[in-house]
Amino acid sequence: KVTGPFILTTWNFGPGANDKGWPILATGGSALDAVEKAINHVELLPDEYWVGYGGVPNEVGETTLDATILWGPTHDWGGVGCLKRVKRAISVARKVMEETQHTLIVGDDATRFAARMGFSETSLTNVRSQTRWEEWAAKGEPSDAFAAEPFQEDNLRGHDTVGSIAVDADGNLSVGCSTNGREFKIPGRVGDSPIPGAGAYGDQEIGGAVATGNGDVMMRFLPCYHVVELMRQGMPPDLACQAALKRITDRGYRFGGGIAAIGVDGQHGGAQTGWDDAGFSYSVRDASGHSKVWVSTEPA
Ligand code: SD4
Repeated sequence: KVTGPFILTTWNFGPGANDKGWPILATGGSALDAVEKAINHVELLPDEYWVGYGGVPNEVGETTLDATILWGPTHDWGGVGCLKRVKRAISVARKVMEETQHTLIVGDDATRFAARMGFSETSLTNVRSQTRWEEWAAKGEPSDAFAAEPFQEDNLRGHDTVGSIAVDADGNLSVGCSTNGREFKIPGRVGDSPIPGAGAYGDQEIGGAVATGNGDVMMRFLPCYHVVELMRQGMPPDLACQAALKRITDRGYRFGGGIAAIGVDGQHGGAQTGWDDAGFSYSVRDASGHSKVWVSTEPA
């Protein structure tokens, strides 16, 4: 049974993001608008090092963005990968979805597409991201993404991808996520976040899931698709998230990652691995108010 409206957003900026999305939902607006505005809020925060403006630079000091968005009723997706010099990646992703037949546009061509859609080009670097990069570059080492595989360590130093899932008063679902990905990544690297099923997934009939963490590992397993399919079979969201992460750890991967999921019935849950110390959280806003959930469960 669909019990919207509600909005779920990952991490500590979740409540602030939900506060941007909730008024849209509470006044009969669409889940798509709510997810876009919630994520825009995080993308524009200058101190948020992992999303949007001021975010983690790549190996040559440039910040590039990945994002995707779903509109549940039509199962239409739009995404950008390695987007440069445009702050609101989720809004460009929405243009890909609404204005084109494509699902993913990448790199400089994504920037040119954004310009065509009326977005202005601007530097994504601020003092903090520039300083972090200069300190790292002074060591003269290549990106740690050149390290030998398989990944046995969590070499994603930090985390904070924003993922939002909303259901509106009409029962329609939207899911989105936006990130800078990975610090000092090799130029051109695209992570899990703009890939449907990897960084985010949703099904209008079932609900949605959003992932954060080491996308280089997680995208190999389409964990968000996995979660939604398990929920389709009746598994509660927390157990579904645990099972999707277990599929990855069972293959020997040791990494940092978290997934949060919510059904169209409003039941939500999450799981994480490798983040016992730092923890992983998500927040939900609905008519009854806010709730914040700390996820400590490792996959069994
Ligand atoms: C990525 N999954 O590009 C993203 C990074 C992330 O919290 O989630 N950080 O790999």
